[in-house]
Amino acid sequence: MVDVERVLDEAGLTNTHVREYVAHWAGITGADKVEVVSASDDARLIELALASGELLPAGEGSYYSRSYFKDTARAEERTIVATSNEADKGTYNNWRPAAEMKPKLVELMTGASQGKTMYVIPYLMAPAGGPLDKFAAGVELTDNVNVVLQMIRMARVGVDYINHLGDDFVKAVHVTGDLPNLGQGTPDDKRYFVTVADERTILHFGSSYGGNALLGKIAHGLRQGSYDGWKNGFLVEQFMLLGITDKETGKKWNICGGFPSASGKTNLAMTLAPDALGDRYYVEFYGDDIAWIWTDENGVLRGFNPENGVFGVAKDTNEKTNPTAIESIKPGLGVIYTNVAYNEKTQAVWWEGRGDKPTDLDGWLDWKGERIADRAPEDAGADWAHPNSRFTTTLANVPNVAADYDDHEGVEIHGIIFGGRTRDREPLIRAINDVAEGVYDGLTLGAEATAAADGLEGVLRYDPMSMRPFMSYPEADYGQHWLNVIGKATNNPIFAHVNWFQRGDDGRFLWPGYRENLRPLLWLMQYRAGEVEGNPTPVGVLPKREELNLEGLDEQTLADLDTILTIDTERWQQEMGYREKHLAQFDGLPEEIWEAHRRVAEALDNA
Ligand code: OXD
Ligand code: MN
Repeated sequence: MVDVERVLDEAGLTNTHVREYVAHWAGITGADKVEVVSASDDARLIELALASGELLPAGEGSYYSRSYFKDTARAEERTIVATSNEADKGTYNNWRPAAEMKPKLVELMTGASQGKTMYVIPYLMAPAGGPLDKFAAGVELTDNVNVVLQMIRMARVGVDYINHLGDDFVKAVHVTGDLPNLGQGTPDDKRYFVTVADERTILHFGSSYGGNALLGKIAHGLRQGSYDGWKNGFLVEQFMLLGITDKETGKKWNICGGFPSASGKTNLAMTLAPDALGDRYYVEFYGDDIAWIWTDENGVLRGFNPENGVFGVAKDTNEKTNPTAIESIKPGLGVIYTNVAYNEKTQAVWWEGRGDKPTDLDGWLDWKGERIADRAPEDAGADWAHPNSRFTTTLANVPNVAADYDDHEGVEIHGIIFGGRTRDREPLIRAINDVAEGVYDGLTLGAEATAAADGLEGVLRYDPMSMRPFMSYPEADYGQHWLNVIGKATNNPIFAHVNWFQRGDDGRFLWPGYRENLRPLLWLMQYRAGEVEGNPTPVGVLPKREELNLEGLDEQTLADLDTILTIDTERWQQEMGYREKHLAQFDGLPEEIWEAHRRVAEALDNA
């Protein structure tokens, strides 16, 4: 029997509520050892993980890990929000009664950490010291050292974050389970990833990967956070957050926004000004994945990134798509790579879209650890890295991280943008002045269904506010909560919808994207300030060509510009029909949202 009391005393963990919780779960999981960790344990735990083979060295001060091959992504179909109130059941939250789920998880976790160490990770999903701390604090228990190392990078970790908070902390229990024997993807699947939102308890069993296992990030930072935000007046969203400074005038604007997956969110979050505008504008990075947002007592909309790091998708990250990401994973920064390709002789890493594929196969292993040189001819074209392979690095490693990223006051939010990858219909940018129309736009956000998945060409896979997999309560209440929080803001935050992915008839992209995306965002801030007037359309205000800063853009882009600065009314009318069906799933959606929908539909019919 582990002497939990002694371990907690030695670690200076004085919060009696936390102590009880740790002792309770140490008993259930049956771990051989209990250890409390803080960020300062990183170097020691890295050594331990290297010695056990759970990490491999990836060059100077960088590390590599491989997850079990059936455990490489969030398992949405096994992810559940449970409460004691059936009224919490929504369209996307996979609601189950808490009374059904808790005993299941206790049973699965009983004795499941035998022979292992149970690490106690006190963490904060916020810059410390602000009023949201009590919603941001948690204690993850995990039996996996790699999860500890990832959490140290992704959250603020140490007992000082929770000792003073009494019972205001999220209980987050992670048990890896016997990965080769969990029946992943079969009718006998044993994995369960449950957030008991009204008890602020997270119980995840059966994975050691990403959002299934680093419970601060998604389970707490998004799912539990949004439930708490609903009850306590703030918003929690899967949003990036960046700042733009005009060095000439000294003005600074902060823009946050939601993008469904594969729509360029991380690249935008970490972008720099295009070369032609670099002398005048400076872009700062706040966050690539999550924003907590509220309206303060002065009516100013504010937000911060609750995370302490970036858990970025490696695929296609290179010097052109995301130079700041490449800088932030340089040698010596303590980066952990997961499921990329690895060279066991040189310790180099590589992924699809990183640059030239190594031609000398000597030492190269694919993400499963299989020798690439030994591949059968029919497998020769298979990816070297898993498409969801990642790099983990702390915010402080990002070269253009904002000076005030760690400030619990957050920053004023001037703009909220949505952008799903769409090949037609969606213009470069459309500004939306009205709050209900902005919220409506977020609720009807979607990205193209990839041909293989959902089929129909031109029909979006809707992903409201990019929160579909993280929604914790009913969508109708969610819409109302958005109206309430933003409706209180008096600092004139503006909404916009952006699309960097429109294509011409020959399939080419009509907009160069990447760093050039700063141009429409600058226009949006000018429009907000009344410095430009734009072209009103039924779906929002588009820039007039001459209002955009076009300096340094190439001939082809200039020639294509008129197409992405106009709307295709017929395609939009068709889209309105799809939207209606999508919104009709959400029982009790606020009338203001339906009014916004009807207003846009009518304006299109009269266009
Ligand atoms: C995600 C992530 O799964 O950010 O969305 O890891
Ligand atoms: Mn994400």
